[in-house]
Amino acid sequence: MKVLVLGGDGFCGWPCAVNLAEAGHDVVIVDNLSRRKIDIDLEVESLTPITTINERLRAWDQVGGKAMRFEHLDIAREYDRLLSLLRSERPEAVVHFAEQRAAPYSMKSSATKRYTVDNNVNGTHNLLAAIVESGLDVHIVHLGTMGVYGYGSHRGATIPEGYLTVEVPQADGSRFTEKILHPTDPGSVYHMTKTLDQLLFYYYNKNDSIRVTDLHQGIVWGTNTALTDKDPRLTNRFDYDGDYGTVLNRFLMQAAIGYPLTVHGTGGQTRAFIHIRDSVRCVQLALENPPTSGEKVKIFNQMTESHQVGQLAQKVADLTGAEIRFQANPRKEAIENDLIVDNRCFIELGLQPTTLDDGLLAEVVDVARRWADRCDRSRIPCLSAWTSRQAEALRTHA
Ligand code: NAD
Ligand code: USQ
Repeated sequence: MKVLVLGGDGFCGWPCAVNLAEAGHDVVIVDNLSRRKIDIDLEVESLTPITTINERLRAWDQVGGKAMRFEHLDIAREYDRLLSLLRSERPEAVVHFAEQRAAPYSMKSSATKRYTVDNNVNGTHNLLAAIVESGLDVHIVHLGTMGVYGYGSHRGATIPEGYLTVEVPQADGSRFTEKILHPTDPGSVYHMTKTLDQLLFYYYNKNDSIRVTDLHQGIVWGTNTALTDKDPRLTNRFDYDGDYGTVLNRFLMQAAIGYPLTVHGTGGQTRAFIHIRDSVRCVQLALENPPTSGEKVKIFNQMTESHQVGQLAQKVADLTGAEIRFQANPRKEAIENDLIVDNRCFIELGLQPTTLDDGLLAEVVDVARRWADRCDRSRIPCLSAWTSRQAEALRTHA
């Protein structure tokens, strides 16, 4: 199948693109390389040394992978080029990773808030409008987030895969039931853009019958897959800094370099996780099981396990002997929350989850140890505060 991978140079997108090529699909990577430019602006680099996109593609060719092409294109700003690309390539599917994905980066300043909204909402809308204008029947597989459901008010209820069945009381005392999009409760400007994406998909699916699978993904951990491990030039990125590093990979890297694990607040926050190998597999499963014509947006919870942040830190500490340091929380978020998630769709499609207990934690510590000398310790603290109140708390506890 011909597939455009938007954002295919990024952390989730690159291993996904090589996996789809390996599975025999005809892959075109589309990326504006903005993530690499943000690294330059923030004066930080991936812990693992990554090669340029063209070097990656050459290496992929040399290890015998099915050739992929690269299109340097900004989907949020170059609508006409995006439309021409769709018309010339005529893809059967588009996998959409191309968004600004860090919550702390999105909360740094009004400039980064505005950039995140402009980039993410315009990018998704341009894609939908271009598909309609092209007249093609393209299946969109979008990487959304578990964060659209919010963390805090579920009161022990299981989070369904996108839709909630509700009972609506009528004036005459009768009730009817309805399946609605699960209410959203974003915790950052970034997460808010994902809730807006959901509405865009809902509308274009209803109005234009665009086929969409929206993957509500949890926090991705790990670094490489068997394919990106094939050659050092294929290595995936590893973000560890206070803006882009995500919690579990940060803890593993911190343990590897002897930096106390940075638990925000009490560590009572519960989040959903998935290993990069499973993330890649899920995208392939979603692509190969598309919605039928006229079917409403398919929503899958792309996660394999939930953990409390403090317990995760303890697990990493038990494994490595690392020290844990509780920090003032830069985020405005619930101190503690429950998180019970229905993820049946992928399990029924055959996903066999890779769990934290599969020995992979140690593997990631090894990756981090190997590149420890590339780490700039001054970039580890999370300094992006959600409001002036959190900024004040960070100053007082510094
Ligand atoms: P990333 O920043 O590493 O990759 C995103 C890629 O998209 C980058 O290569 C970037 O250059 C590109 N991009 C951004 N805006 C673009 C634009 N306007 N035009 C073209 N290219 C553009 O992020 P990631 O971790 O790979 O995340 C990919 C997707 O998965 C995101 O949408 C993110 O919200 C979602 N997601 C990620 C995680 C995670 O833990 N990393 C978890 C859940 C969901
Ligand atoms: N946290 C710490 N210490 C740290 C870093 C984070 O305690 O050093 C805490 C945060 O306060 C938060 C939790 O860990 O409570 C998760 O933070 P994170 O940065 O790992 O994850 P998040 O900001 O939610 O974003 C990441 C990805 C995003 C994706 C999301 C999936 O960057 O693209 O959408 O995970 S989810 O969390 O399921 O919504």
